[in-house]
Formats: sequence, structure tokens, C-alpha cells
Amino acid sequence: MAEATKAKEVKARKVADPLEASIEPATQQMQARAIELDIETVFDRAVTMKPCAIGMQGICCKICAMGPCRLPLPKGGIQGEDTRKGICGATANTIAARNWVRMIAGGAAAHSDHGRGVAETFLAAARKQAPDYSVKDPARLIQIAPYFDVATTVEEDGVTKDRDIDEIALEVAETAIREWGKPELTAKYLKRAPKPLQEKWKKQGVEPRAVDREIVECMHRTLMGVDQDYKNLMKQGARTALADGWCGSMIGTDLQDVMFGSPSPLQAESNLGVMKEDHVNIIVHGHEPLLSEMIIAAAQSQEMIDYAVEKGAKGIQLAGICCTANEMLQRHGVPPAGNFLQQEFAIITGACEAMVVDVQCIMQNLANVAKCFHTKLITTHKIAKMEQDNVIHIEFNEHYASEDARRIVKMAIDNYENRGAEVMIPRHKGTQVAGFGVESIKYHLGGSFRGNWYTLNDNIINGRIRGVAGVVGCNNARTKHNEEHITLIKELLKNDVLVVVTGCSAIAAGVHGLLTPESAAVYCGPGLAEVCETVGIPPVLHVGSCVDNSRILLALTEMVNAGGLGDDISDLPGAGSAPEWMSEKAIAIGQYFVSSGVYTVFGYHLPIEGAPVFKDHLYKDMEEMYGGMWDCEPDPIKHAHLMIAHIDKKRKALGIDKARDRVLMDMADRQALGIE
Ligand code: MSK
Repeated sequence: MAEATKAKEVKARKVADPLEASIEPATQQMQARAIELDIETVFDRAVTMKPCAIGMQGICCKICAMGPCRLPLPKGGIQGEDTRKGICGATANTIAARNWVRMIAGGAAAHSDHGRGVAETFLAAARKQAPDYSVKDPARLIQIAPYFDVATTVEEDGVTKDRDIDEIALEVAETAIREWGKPELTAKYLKRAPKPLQEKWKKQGVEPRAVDREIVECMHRTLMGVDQDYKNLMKQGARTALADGWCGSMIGTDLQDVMFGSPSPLQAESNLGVMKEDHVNIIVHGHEPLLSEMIIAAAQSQEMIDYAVEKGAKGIQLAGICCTANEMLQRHGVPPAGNFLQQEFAIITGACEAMVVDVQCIMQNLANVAKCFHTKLITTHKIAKMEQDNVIHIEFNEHYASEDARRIVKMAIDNYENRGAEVMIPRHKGTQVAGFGVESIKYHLGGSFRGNWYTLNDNIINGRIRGVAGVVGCNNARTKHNEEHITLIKELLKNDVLVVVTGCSAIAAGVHGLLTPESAAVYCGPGLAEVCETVGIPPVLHVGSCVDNSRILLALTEMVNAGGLGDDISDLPGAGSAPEWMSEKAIAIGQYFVSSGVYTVFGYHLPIEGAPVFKDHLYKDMEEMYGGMWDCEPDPIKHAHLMIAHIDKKRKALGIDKARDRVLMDMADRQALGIE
């Protein structure tokens, strides 16, 4: 890093210190490399541009042309009545709540539009109009069909017979797609939640209807002069977030599993070091596996491998960034090259022949970085283009998917000969075991009761496992890359908390060596280590991408159904976290976890500090309403202990706060707990 410091001194431009930017060595090395080559990165821009203090507090209103109105907190806080108001009279609570609800709408729209794309492709496949897509996991289709009220068997001459899988697929596809725009009734998947939770939603009047309707209503209600009651606004916020988690995202995950296969554990490498100097390197970045599945098939075809060899390479190295990385990893073992803040560095290696992007979390600065190298930056989605003239747009069409993918892979191979001499691929890479879907977790934790979650519950009840935590979400250039994720997760493990991860948090955990069974002995408290070693799982389970947070909702529901830990998700000794969040999608996810009963702690900051009454609504009232509530703590150790304290509170409420000896349960005990 001496080189980095030297480079920092000789450049006039304000740059980020590599050691301050990230805790991760490959990222530090590439930030130093960027400084050396005088290429600006996200870390440099974060150093240069300070965030707006009023916007950070959530009390800037710019929804009409009389503003923007800014309502800073008076020095010394609010004494007596809060008299702050915008030109129209909107209070700080209304402004902060409208901003919050619009963030939920943005996040829910992103996940759910992703889900809609999957549902549309599945419908085209079911109609035999998309020959490159098919049902790869019929068992998964049969599992979800009843939730769409689609029969999987038929009575013929008094005999029950299995229905044709193509017929089931078509009916599921036609029903699923209507979940986005049906004019009446509530989302079909709500019935998957524990009964008491469904009752809470009904009581609060927040059962989501169709996904699109909820998002539209958010935008209507938050318009100037419509809903001006923060509590009523947050009903719509909760309803929309639930439409995301229990409908748009959940259907997206399910249909991806049906079309591409449900994940099961597999081993892979991770980090920028997976790129290979003597290979054609193709990086796929974004979110939708509709694209990446086809790119994988093309890149692994003998024809393309032979073509790469003909062009002087030893082969094709495919890798992912962000949630596309998670999608490719969990089903194929294709390695992630990095998470959100590492995207520019994949190009700065000088060895990236093509970066192929679709939607979400793609920095526009990639185009500027790509100009410094031979890298072809290829956008593929009709809703996500870039204005820079070096960006190539190859629109991906599900009807000709494989053709489009082959064209992209061939373009990357043809670009190999244009690679410059300035190649520097960091050597750092980690090994990981990823791909834990709900079914595979059930299998691995099942012990002698294969196919039942009770072994997990039993180990929570006997105290070996203190509780469970979901750690999810992004990186944020305002916090040190990966530091909060990793410090937090290690603290949870030390305290015997089993962790599940998704999104960029999952990639961070993989890069830092937390996704291996061996890491249990290194990082876990004795109880958790014993369980992980006995069943052979990592103490941190990779459960997928951003839309796959819906898997966590279902895993929690499985735990409730397994018995012994209360009747609802809010009874479980569990908590959620997004320590380095940055995207509106994280707020939508956070809100659907809170509204599903999960205590959810965010790091960095939440844009609500300028409206203390609204903040109390999120932090306190919601616990009464849903059993879950928001919290925020930037310090990762304190953050972990907030979660642990909540877990302990739930253990106490369940009467399992005292360590007990393991009791072998007989059938009568199990029946008493409602386990069949
Ligand atoms: S990619 S939303 S930076 S997790 Fe899903 Fe990562 Fe956050 Fe994007």
C-alpha cells in the first residue's frame, strides 16, 4: 500500500485512500491502481461530494414547484410544539413519510418489475413461444401451483392422476402474471404467511392487492395535497412493501427456480481474483437471470470455447457482479467477481473483454471507465440504457435469447485481441459454499428428521443456537467497503447467531471466507460451531440475490410451522440487518421484514432524523402493529448487540432464555408442539 500512498500524494485530484475505502485487499489494490492510472472511482467521488445534510434527515420536500422546502431541525432540537412547515403547510412528519413511502415504491417497483419480467418469460415459455426457456424444476412448479389455485392432479374414472406439467405451467403462468394487475382481491401468496401474521395485516388494513396498484397508489398518495397523515401514509408504505416481499419478489424467485432450477449447495471461488489473464473475461452485472442464464449457456458451449482458443485465449472466464453474480453462483457455481463497489475495478483490471449489464445497481461511470480500456460495455435491457457513446446496446429478447447471448459472447471473444498491456488482476480470491434455498436448508438442517425444520428450532430451544439473523443489502461508498457487513456478521457468529445472507452482503461474506463449513470453528461461539460442524454447513448461509429475500420470509415461516418457537414470525428469536444499505430497494425490503414481524436494523443512517415523531412511528408504533420495527446503528458491534438483545428478549418471552440440556423428543412431545 506504500505505492497507493505515493500515488495519492502525486495526484492533484482528490482521491480516496485505498486503506480507508475498503477492508478488502483486492479492492484496496485496485483503488491504488485506479489512482496510479488516474481513473476516478466511486470512492473518489464519495470523498469529493458531501451529502446534503437536510436531505439526509429526510425533511427536504421537492414534490411541487413551490419548493424545494427544507425543514431543518432547530438547534437544540424541538422544544414544545413542532411548528416547522413547508409552503403548503406540510409538516416534517408528512414530508419524511412521503419521502420514505416513495423510496418503498421505488424499491418495490424494481424488484417487482424484475419479477414481472420473469413471469412474462415464463408465460412465453409455457405458451411455447420462448424456446430457450423451459421448466427445469417440475417439483418446484408442483409445490407452488396450489398457491395459485392450480390443481396438480386430475380425477379420471375415479382415479387420481398427475396433470400434464405443461398444462400446470400454463395455468400457473397465466395466474401469476395477473398478480401484477388484477382489479380485485388480495395477493394470492399472502396465504403462505403464518396465520397470526395474516390476521395482523387484515386488522391493520394493509393486505396488498395487485403489485402495480400498490405502487401507483403510493405515487398518488404522496403527491402534493393528498395523504397528509404519516400513519395513513405508512399503511400504504407497508402494503406496498408486502406486495413486494410476499408477491412480486416471491413469485420472481419461485418462477426463476422453476425455469432455472432451485439452488442447492455448491462450491465456487469469489472476488476479482477469479478473472484470468489468459482467458476471455466476461463480467455479467445487474439482476435478472433471464440474461445471465443464456450467457452461461453460450459461454460454456464448445463452439464458443473453441472460438476463444482460435483467437488466442485459453478459454472463457465468466464472472458476476452484484445480484447477477448471486444468481449465477447459486445455480451454476459461476464465481462472483465482486459486489456493488467493485464494479468499476473489474474493468480497471484491463482484462475485461465485455461487461454485460441489465438492470439495477449499474453505475453510469462504468462507461467512463470503459473508455480507458478496450472493454465493451453492453447494455441489454430496453429500460436501462446509457447516454455515453461508447456503450453498445444489444437488446435482449426472450424469444431469441440464446441468439442474443451468443452474439454478446462472440463480441467479447473478438475483443480479446484488443486487450492492452496494462493488465493487473488482483490475486485475492476466496472459496465459498453457496446456494442454500429453503428446501436445501431444510434438508441440511433436517438431521435424522429429514425434511423438517425442527432440528433448527430444537437447537435454538436448547440454546446451542441463540437465534437467527438475516444480513442483507448493498455496499455504500459512505461507509468502508465490506467493514460493517463483516464485523457485524463475525460478532453475531461469536454470539451463536446463525446468519443468512443475500445480495452484496452475501458476496462480501464469500470474499471474506465466511461461507465455508470450516469457518464455523474459527468464528462461531461453541454452540453454533457444534451444530454447524455436526450437520456440515457454513455458519453463514448464502440464500441468493435481492429478490431472494423472499426466501428468508419463507424460511422464517417454516421455523414457525416447525413448532416450539411461538406462533408468528415476530415470536422467533431473530432479527434483520442491512448494515451498508444504499438502494431504495433496501428500504422496501426493510419495510416488508418489519411488517412481517422482524426487528430490522440498518447501518449508516436512515433519512428520518429530521422528523422525530415519524421516526418513533417506525421504531416504536410498528412493534405494536406488526411485531417488528425499524432501528438504525452505524457502529457494527453495537448494531450486532442490538440484534442480539432483541433475540434475547424473544428467547425470554418464549421461556427459553436459560440454557437447557438437550432433550430427545418422542412422538408425543412432537405432537404436543404441533409437529406431525
Ligand atoms: S445488488 S440493491 S447493491 S444488495 Fe442486488 Fe447489491 Fe444492493 Fe444492488
